[in-house]
Amino acid sequence: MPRIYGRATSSNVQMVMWGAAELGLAVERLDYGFGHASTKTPEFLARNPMGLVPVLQDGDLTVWESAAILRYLCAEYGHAPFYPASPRTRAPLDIWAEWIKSTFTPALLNGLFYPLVRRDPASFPPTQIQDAAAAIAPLAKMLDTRLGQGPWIAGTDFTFADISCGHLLYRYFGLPFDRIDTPNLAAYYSRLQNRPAFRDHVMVSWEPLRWKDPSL
Ligand SMILES: N[C@@H](CCC(=O)N[C@@H](CS)C(=O)NCC(=O)O)C(=O)O
Repeated sequence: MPRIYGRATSSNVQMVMWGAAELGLAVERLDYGFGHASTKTPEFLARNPMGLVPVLQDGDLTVWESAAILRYLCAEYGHAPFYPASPRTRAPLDIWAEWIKSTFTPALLNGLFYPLVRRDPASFPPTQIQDAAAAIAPLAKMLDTRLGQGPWIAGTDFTFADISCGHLLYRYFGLPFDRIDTPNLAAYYSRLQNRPAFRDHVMVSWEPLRWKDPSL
């Protein structure tokens, strides 16, 4: 059985676990990373020299980088339309999978999740949240426009691009900041919450990650 090394609170782990579940693939997950087993041991670093989660072990194959893991699972165990075989069908979905990783994720995690949850709020400028909300607004609007009535990023078919993009919406809609009105994105998030695998693997409390004042 494929094995994922990584804590359930990691959004990158959530993405690959949710993807595996949507593929109907049984995966064993071991708690590694923040608050759990160390990712800095020689054994772990031999699997992933970055010392980060998730890492996939599937037989003698080791894969790190969550987007690479998701694509491997789709290619090895998936099928169309979830993972389109045609490059011409898949490329437009890859655009959104790459864009979310390279553009939306840093805006969300660095701009909002870290200052609101993971780091000392006093270590950020007072306008941090306001500025980050303004920076992510046009990105949320882009996704809203792409989705239209959906129901999914590809249109009628639920695909790997929904895993790539959708898992971040638990943080996007759950964090306390002023979001612009994006009715399509909000409806999409409601649809995602109706999926049992999304609830099981993505809607995981981030409270264990919350910054604690070491002087208290
Ligand atoms: N680009 C990498 C990023 C991996 C990453 O930043 N993982 C975080 C959790 S989301 C991590 O390992 N943090 C350290 C820890 O949990 O100990 C990926 O997509 O897999």
